[in-house]
Amino acid sequence: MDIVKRIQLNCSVYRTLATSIETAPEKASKGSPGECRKLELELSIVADVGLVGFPNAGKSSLLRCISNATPLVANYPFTTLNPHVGVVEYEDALQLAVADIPGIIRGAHLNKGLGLSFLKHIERCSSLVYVLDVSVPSFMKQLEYLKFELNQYKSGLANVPSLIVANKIDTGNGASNLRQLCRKFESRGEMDSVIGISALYNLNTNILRNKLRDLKKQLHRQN
Ligand SMILES: Nc1nc2c(ncn2[C@@H]2O[C@H](COP(=O)(O)OP(=O)(O)OP(=O)(O)O)[C@@H](O)[C@H]2O)c(=O)[nH]1
Ligand SMILES: [Mg+2]
Repeated sequence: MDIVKRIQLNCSVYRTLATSIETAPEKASKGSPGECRKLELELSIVADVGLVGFPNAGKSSLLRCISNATPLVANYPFTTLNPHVGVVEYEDALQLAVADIPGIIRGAHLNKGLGLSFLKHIERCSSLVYVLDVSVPSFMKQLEYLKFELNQYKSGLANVPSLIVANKIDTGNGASNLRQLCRKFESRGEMDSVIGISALYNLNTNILRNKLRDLKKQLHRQN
């Protein structure tokens, strides 16, 4: 009989336990059943910056431009289904963690397009970059729609420090749509937070990198 079987047999028969004299008894009592607990663990991204936008706006393309991450880019909505975090590095060794969050659609706060599972990642970002697509007719409304979804999900979520990126300025109406957008933000005194870029051609992405750095410093001062 091997040792494991012998101990099991003894467990059910004897109640003798170790004492200060008999430190290694050959017999043992049967133990009570161990505790069992079912845990459900949820992964939430924690990042300095979250990229928030409609599907296809160019969030993953942007993350590829400014960081070491290589998320998949494709010309169809919901290419990204899980957040990717990339690290943006600066010459003085400052690092920023930027999360590419899957696309949010209207009704996301009601779980449309798996919205709830995507919105939960936004909660764990210290600041946000709203990525708007200026190549589509709805460009003027996108920011309003995105902020609405965030605030419906959690009141005040859209109020964290943020920047607005107008992506795809290289496209047909891109430049004129950007001008329209800028005029709108100028009239609100928010012009400083808008940056027109092309993630495809890496245009103005360095300006964005510098703005992200300023945002990080601003957050640092506040905390
Ligand atoms: N012309 C142009 N196309 C772009 C630009 N940025 C991204 N695209 C294209 O837009 C499409 C979608 O880009 P993605 O980066 O995958 O968009 P996404 O926001 O990550 O999309 P989801 O993951 O579906 O939410 C791809 O075909 C990109 O090549 C840009 O600045 N200009
Ligand atoms: Mg993507």
